[in-house]
Amino acid sequence: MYNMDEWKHVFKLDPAKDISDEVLDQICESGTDAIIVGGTDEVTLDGVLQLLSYIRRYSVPVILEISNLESVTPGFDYYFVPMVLNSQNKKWLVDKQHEAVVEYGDVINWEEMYAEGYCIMNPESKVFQHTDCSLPTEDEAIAYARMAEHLFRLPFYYVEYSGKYGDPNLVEAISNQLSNTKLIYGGGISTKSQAEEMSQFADMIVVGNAIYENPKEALKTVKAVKK
Ligand code: 1GP
Repeated sequence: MYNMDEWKHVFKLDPAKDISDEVLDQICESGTDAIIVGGTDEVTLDGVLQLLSYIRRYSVPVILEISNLESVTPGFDYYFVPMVLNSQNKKWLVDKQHEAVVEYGDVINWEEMYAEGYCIMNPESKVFQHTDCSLPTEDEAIAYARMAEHLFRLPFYYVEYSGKYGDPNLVEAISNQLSNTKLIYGGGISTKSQAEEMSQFADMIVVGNAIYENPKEALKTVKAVKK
């Protein structure tokens, strides 16, 4: 339906966070390639539906990044399914997903589903703690990327620094290992130059927190990347 190969920039909106209509309008009209709806906790069906119906007034593609079964609803263009590669608990790698397929396997439209191999690199982040991660060394993060590309043939490998700007050298080293698997980078992007820097290496950059903290700067990250 859309050509994700061309996507360079996405905004991630958290259904558990408050946002004004004015900022939401600006995000939808910003020229970003897509909007991901997703968060770590307190993601409810109500919150997801509210964002979905608002964003649907615009033509921008909208994706649900599934964080729990209760908040999944039809109506999104795509569904991204995180698999946390550096979790110490297999629940976050495959069990939660398995549970969902046991329940809904007959009605899932597989064309809309994309797995994301997550490598979570910020131990201070909620998502790192929530999914019981251990911090990989650089070599280990690169090894996960190689597995995503060559063993699992995942559509996406997501280097997640949620809340903190990451190490561009590592993102570059990882990008050198990926050709079919697309590299997503997210974490701490709040300025144009950070967006530019990470998008040299990542296929797609994700801007989340900055929308809530400094929407004006966050909006500028779109043009920085999509020239
Ligand atoms: C979070 O990777 C995204 O899942 C974006 O991170 O909120 O730090 O921008 P930030």
